Amino acid sequence: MKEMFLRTAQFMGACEEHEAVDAVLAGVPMDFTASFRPGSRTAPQEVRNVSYVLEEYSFYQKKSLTDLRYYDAGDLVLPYGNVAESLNLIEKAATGFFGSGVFPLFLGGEHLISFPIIKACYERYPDLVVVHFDAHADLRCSYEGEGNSHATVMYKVAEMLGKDRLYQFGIRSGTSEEFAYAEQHTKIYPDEIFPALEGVVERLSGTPVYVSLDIDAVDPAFAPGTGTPEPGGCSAREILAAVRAMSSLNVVGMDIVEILPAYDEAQITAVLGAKLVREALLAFAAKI
Ligand SMILES: [Mn+2]
Repeated sequence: MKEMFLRTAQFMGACEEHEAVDAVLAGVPMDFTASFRPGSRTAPQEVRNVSYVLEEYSFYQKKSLTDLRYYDAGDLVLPYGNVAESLNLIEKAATGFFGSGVFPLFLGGEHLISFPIIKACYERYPDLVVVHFDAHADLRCSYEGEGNSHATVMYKVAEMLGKDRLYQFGIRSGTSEEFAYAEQHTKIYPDEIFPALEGVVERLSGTPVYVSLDIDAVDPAFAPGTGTPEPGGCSAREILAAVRAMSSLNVVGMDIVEILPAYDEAQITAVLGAKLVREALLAFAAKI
């Protein structure tokens, strides 16, 4: 497993041990199907680099990363441009993490990485539910003739999991066909996170949950560094609250995707990404 990754800079508070840890942070530097602006492959390193501006302690949760045993695995080594083989490697790495009982947090990269991860997670947890934050429905069955795309990822997830196992929040962009598909196959809460999320959290108590967070769920004012910005989203404060709102759930894995450092004025989006990583590790992995 270790040999599949390249380690350079590490996220703040990571421990050197990779055995018997509570959580693992794994970069997945794939951006090969990005439709508008590519470049999210550099996000995992950027998020690590800026993490040091933050405190390891979360005053919201009264917990610190220093009390959590988590390992920063580095970035998965991928064959650039080879989508099919990259998806195989991502699934293999994810299967290893889910099989070892550790809480994995994956840092994209583009959103298509979520499919092989969720596939591995679903094999481990057959009653899995996915909670998806995004500006975009990502429910196209193909995009420009291609079935494997960051625009099709949640269609693939919904088809794999079956009806009403995908909960979608913050969605404010999609085709009429995507919204019609969502009406039939997913639990969609267009343009909204709260208060809908609170009701869903009550309903999902005890169920294994995977969280997929596309940073463009957040308004471009708070997260400008992303590939397909969509005005009208939530604030940084609201997405951080969303992570904490799920802390009572059995969240078994998570990804944060679509951060694009090349367009990230003043590293605003990367710092938000780092703060989300901290809050997610403490909310979902910390048994402290
Ligand atoms: Mn999106």
